[in-house]
Amino acid sequence: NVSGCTTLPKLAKKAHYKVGFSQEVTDSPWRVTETSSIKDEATKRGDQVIVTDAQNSDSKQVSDIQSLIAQHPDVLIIAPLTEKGEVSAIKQAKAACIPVILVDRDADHSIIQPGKDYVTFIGSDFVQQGKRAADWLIQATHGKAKIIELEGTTGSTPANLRKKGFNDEIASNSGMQIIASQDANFERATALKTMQTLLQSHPDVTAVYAHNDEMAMGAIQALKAAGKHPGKDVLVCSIDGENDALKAIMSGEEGTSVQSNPRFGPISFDTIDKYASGQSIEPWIVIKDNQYTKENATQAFNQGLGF
Ligand code: GYE
Repeated sequence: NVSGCTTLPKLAKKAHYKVGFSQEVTDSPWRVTETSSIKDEATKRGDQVIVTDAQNSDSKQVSDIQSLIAQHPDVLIIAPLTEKGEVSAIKQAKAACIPVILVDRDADHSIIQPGKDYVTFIGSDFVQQGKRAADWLIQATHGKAKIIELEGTTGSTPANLRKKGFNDEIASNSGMQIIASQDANFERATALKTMQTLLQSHPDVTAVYAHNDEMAMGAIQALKAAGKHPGKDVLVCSIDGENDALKAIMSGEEGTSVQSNPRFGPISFDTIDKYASGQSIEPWIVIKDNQYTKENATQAFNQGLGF
């Protein structure tokens, strides 16, 4: 379309689509599972998918999206690194009349909106995830804890909202105190180093809340190296439901992991089909998540719900 789009681009119904998928980073089992889920679903449907990996960089993700736009896909699926970082590229896709579906992380609604600039956001209720982790911790500690919070990537939807959900929930419990809060970029190795440093100034810690499992695994490693006993003197909770966390729950080192399902393939392609057939799409398609504790971790692991 040479004139360009100023309203939400439509999608013509086709037997097979050419889809671009812009992944923000491939640094964990979560990300690997998400990318395979999208690739596998495309293969199943005989659709073509072109995948890019922005390697944790907003500027690379913007240029990845621009190069996908230049290849004229029917539709773009984007997992944006941060809420503001990819907004310019999402607008460029709209101008090029390519509909965009955001998965797993959203964009800043004060700048662009679902239903107007992009079709929809498909993802978990991050506030709820944070709240569920907090509720578990309040119960397990009888409302008394000195918490270290390891935050996800600054400026990303899950980091913003998992913090909010957790903090709002513990706010009414005066015994629940966050003694330190730091960005460890959703990465295990970063969390290990960050936790080692934090433990020196906060040896009195009794709980860790990590915004994802990878960071919880790094924290557990640091706690053990410092002579602590995760699961006993320091309780650990996090979010995702990856296999390493399920195993840590089984061994008692972690208390709970709230699931954040990375398998976006089927729902993304179903949404593409619906959109192409003219059905109205909700602005937020909410993924329903489980929660794992010692009661159900083994079963979940055996059923292959982890990754
Ligand atoms: O929890 C984390 C990943 O955006 C929901 O990002 C996703 C989060 C997920 O790096 O492990």
